[in-house]
Amino acid sequence: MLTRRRFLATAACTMAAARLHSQGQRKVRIALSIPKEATGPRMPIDFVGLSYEVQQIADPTFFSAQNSGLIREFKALSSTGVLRLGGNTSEFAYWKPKPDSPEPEHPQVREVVGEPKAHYYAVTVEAVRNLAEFLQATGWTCVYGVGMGTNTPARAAEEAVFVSETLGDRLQYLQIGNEADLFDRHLRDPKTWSARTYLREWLALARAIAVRVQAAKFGMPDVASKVSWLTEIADEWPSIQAPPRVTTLTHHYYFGGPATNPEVNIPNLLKPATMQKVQNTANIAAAAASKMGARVRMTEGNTCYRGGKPGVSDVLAAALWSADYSLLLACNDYSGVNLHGGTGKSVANSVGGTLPGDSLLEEKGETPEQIAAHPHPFYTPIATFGSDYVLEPVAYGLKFAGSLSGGTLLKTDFSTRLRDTGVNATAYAAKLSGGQTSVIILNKDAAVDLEVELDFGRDASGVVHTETLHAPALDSREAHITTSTKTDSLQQGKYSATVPHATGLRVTVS
Ligand code: BDP
Repeated sequence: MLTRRRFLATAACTMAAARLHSQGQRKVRIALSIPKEATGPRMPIDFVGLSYEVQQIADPTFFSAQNSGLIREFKALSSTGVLRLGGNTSEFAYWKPKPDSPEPEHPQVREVVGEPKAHYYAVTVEAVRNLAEFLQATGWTCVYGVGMGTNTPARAAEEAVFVSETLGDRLQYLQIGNEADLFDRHLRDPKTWSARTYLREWLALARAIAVRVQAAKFGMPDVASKVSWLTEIADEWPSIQAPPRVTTLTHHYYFGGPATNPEVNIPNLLKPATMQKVQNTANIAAAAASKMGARVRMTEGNTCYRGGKPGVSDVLAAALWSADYSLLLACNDYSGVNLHGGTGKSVANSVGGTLPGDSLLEEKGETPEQIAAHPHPFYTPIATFGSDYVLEPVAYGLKFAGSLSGGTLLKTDFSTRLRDTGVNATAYAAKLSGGQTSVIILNKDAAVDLEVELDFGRDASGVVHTETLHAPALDSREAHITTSTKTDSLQQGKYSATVPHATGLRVTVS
């Protein structure tokens, strides 16, 4: 309910905003009172995650203890992240338990645009052992994807036994199948494929695994976009006898796509309506999960499907998007977010062999050398340039949001109030595990600066530390997190700061 006081405050802010606009100052002022009690969800310490194609491990040296450059970037992103393996290519992997194990017979599948070609590859014992060492070296855990589209219960169980034994407690849970809600395109009969037929197949595979791996835990259904499947599954669940243990309901999210779609642009990515849709999905997913006593995780997503869009996926705007998106899901009690990426080759294979973003660049007249200077895929959080690994803007946004991990979120109406002022900004607050209070304000606006007065309460005192997420402009091919060397203290419980347009600010009071 809007109390009279809040109404007046909001009205005053709106008027202040209007006044400043008319004077051409492009600045909005707002006062935000930080609640004392942390009554929102806890943001898990392992909230931050990345997603890679299973095909990435066809090269066993990639996720290995020897790949020190990649280990460094994983650790720079998070010391306790979650690596999810899956993607379209996971449906074309086959488990190869011994060097001389023969390749199994594969079923017939259809070749369609945007889906992988039926190029099968082996997942080997060596690749899984190296993965275990990589996880050990990074401090990360794993959500491991076993294929469904072309797999058999016996082979799935064989693979799951080895993966569970080898990854040990670094394995959070297994997933079976990637985006089964799209199997009607190339892997199943569209006339009969549904959440029900999926669930029947899933149970056959999960049960075969659970017989061999007693402690097996699962995440499912890992849908591309049909979150209604989560509802259908949750409704069906009580009728399943002795169901396998599902700890997490999972779905994916891409803002839009492919790169050639003109609607995939910075203003659309950052506009409030985009986040409203995210909220609507979260409502459906959270309701289904609570019916099943599970959590929700967004296990694969990014700005633009089929490999991302240059100028949108690889710029500061993507950082502000990922920070906002991640924190919104954290407020909805998600256990985490896995942004998709990897090498250009693995992601290109996952979408049929080429990235539409490359054709865009060719049309613009870029030379092969210029094209190679872009990250591939364009949305990848960690780019590979030769033997170098580089943290990309979208990863900086995730890292910025991840700085609240382990904390308990405060319930606020900040984002609504900010939206009411007409500036495109959101804000989140948390009580951190060490007792500090931290507020993140994301000014996604291309032009309007924000002046915020944060009120921590009359009796509050303490040292104020700030960090900014920034780059020269929304479309800059860079993002930085800068910790201010200067500390401040609260003045009568308050702290004021300017959050320039296209900037994130984190204020921590300790
Ligand atoms: C998802 C797939 C993944 C792709 C990604 C994309 O699971 O394999 O790489 O889309 O289109 O649907 O970029």
